[in-house]
Order: sequence, then C-alpha cells, then structure tokens
Amino acid sequence: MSRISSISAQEILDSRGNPTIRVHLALDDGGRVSASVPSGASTGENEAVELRDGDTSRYGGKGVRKAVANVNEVIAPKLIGHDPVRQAEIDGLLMALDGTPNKARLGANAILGVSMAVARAAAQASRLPLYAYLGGPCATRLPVPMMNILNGGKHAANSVDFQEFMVMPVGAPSFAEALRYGAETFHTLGKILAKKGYATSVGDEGGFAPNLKSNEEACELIVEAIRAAGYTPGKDIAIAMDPAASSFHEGDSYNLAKSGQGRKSSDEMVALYARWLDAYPIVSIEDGLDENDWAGFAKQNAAQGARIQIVGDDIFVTNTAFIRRGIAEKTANAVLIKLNQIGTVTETIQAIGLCRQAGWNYVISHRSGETEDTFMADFAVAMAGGQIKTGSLCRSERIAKYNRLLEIERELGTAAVFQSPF
Ligand code: 2PG
Ligand code: MG
Repeated sequence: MSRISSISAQEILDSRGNPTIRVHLALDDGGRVSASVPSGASTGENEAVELRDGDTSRYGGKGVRKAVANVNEVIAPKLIGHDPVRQAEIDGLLMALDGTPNKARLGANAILGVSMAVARAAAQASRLPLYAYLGGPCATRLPVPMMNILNGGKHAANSVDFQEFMVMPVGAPSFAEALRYGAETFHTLGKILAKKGYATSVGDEGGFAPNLKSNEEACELIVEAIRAAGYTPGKDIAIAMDPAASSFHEGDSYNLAKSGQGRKSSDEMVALYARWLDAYPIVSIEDGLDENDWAGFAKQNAAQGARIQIVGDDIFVTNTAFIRRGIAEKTANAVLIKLNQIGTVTETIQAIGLCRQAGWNYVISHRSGETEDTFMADFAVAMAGGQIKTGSLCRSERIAKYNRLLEIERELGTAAVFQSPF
C-alpha cells in the first residue's frame, strides 16, 4: 500500500492567461504527480464555486492564492497518510472539510485539484494508466470528438451569438482517423474563410471567430468545408452545436444581439432549431435554451429528442440533483460532464452513473480556459461514453487532449473500440 506523504498547491496560468491552481502530490513510495484545474467563461449559475481572491491589485482580482492556501493549510494536513486508492472516501473527506453544498469555503478549484491528483497518484501506485485505473480492464472505447471549429458567444469577439459550432467525425473508423477528418476540415474552413474575406483569427477554444452575417452562415460554411475537404456531410462528419443560450438569455427572451437577428421567445428558438435540423446534418444540440428554461428544454426534447442528442450543460452542472430532476421531467437526453462544475472525481462519476441508469448519453468536456493537463482524455476513455468535447484543431491546451487520446488508442492496439453513438 502507498500513502500520501505530501500535498501542495501553486498558482499557475490557464490558456486565457488567468490564474488557476496546480496541485502536487507525493507518495511515500516515491511517486510524484500533479493535476491542474480548468476554468469556464460561460459558467452555469449553479456550478460549484471557483474560489478567487478578489484582490484587484493582482490579476484583476482573479488570483487563486486563497485556494492555494486552502490546499496547503487545510486539506493537506488531513490527507497525509491516506491511501490514494480510497478515492470516494477521500472525496467525502474533502466535502466534509468544506462543509458547504457548493464548495464555497475551500473552493471547488482547490478541492478538484486535490481530487484529480489523488486519482492520478492511485493510478501510478497501481502501475496502471489513468484510464485503466479509473475504467477497469474493459475501458477500451475511444470517444468520438466534438471539435469546435467555429467560435462565437462569450468565447469570441465576433458577430456570432452561438458559442460553439463543432464537427463530429461520426463515420471515421478510428480515433486517429477522426482527428485527421477534423483537422483537414478545420484547415479547409480556414481557406474558405480567407477566400471570402473573413478573419481567420481564433477564439478561446481555437476555433475560427469570423464576423459572419448570421448564425446560420456558420453551419453553411462548415458544410461547405466538410465537402471541400472530401467528406460527406452527415455520413462522414456531422455537426454538433453548443449555442450556450444562457449567455444571450435576457428577461423572458433570447437576444441574438451579436448577429443583430433580434429577440426570440423560447418557442421561437425551438422552431429555429427545427429548421436547422432540416437544413444541416446536426446530431447534437447543447444548451439550446437557458439554464432556467426547464419547460423550453422539455419542449425541445419532446419535439427533437428522438432525432438528435439534446445535451444539458448549464442546466445540469454535472450535479446529480439537477440531473435527477431532468430525468424525471424528460428535460434532455444527454448531459455535458465537467469535473470542475461539481468539484470531485467521485461526484462526477456519480453523475455519469445516473446518466447510464436513465439510458442517457454523456459527453466528457473541457472548459474554455484550459491547461496542458490531459486528465479528461483518460477520464473519457475510462467512462466509456463514446463522446468528448475538447475544442478545436489548434492551440496546445486543446491538442494535448487529442494527442493523449492518440497515445491511448495506440496503447490499446487491437482492443481499441471506436464507435459513434450516432
Ligand atoms: C461550454 C464550455 C466548454 P465554458 O459551455 O460547454 O466549451 O464553455 O468552459 O466557457 O463554460
Ligand atoms: Mg456548454
């Protein structure tokens, strides 16, 4: 048995240049690991609390020295001597130590950094790759990536209201081929944008961020890019979207202000998606409606859920209480899973357990502010849900996850499974 001999945290920077936390953990067998925590921009209002210092003399108030101190002074002394394979017990201890329902005292960033480091240490002590330690001997399924090649909303300073337009290589025979399909489509899209005189600079997740004439134009250009790259839209490569509608919901309506397309009611948004489903090869829509529009979600799911995947992100915040309500009310048919929305590895796995029980899909997701940590790539294979959302085909904080998945696929060899859920 190995035991935790030290835990310490430090402040590092994420992909947007904002502070986040890295936790270092040592075992008495000489093992050493670290884990870094990502950070969102379009955050759900019920997410676990990301503790920031609020001291405007440093990083505009975004420093995480308090969270670092909570790891070093409050958490570390309690975990020294524990066996890292006891993940659920350790996560329970962390929750009890915090004592709030939303991790507001110690910070979900502090807690998650430790929780992830504990999992990684246990994998190392068990001499297993992280995906095999967390997923067991049958963790052989590589996820189909949702690749965010066109950014808008809060992730880009452009005229597109919807946050993410993603390609999903549903017809690829392997993860490596899926990655190639996506990268070729991304580069082809860049050429098409340049030819049309649009900017080819990128947004927070590495997707292009042009000033398009409308939100629809994003779908049109992506279909054009899929074709020009030599693939068949819908057969080889489909489209997934995350409008992140909470970010443009105002009062009782949806304000498409960035594109100048006016205000829409919840019903009008659902009708707009229905038109898009007929016009474009869309297989998945995430957060098509606001996080508090449970009725709108249920209406969309009733009308479109048999045809496409309806994913709840801000509305469920990886929290079993909200997912349970969603299952009872038929709010959606899938959940976006983000470790830092809930704050421990154990609670994240519990959220996935609920999805499995209900026959719902789940998508393991990054945040718009990421680090070079590839925990979520292993986690996606371990959880075997067959889907991952981790950004575009450029920028190393995104590519690091894809490269890790390439390694896992290679390591699994002939046991690797790649099968689209669509
Ligand atoms: C989302 C995420 C990740 P953020 O809305 O799904 O793409 O964005 O991390 O900003 O919440
Ligand atoms: Mg989202």
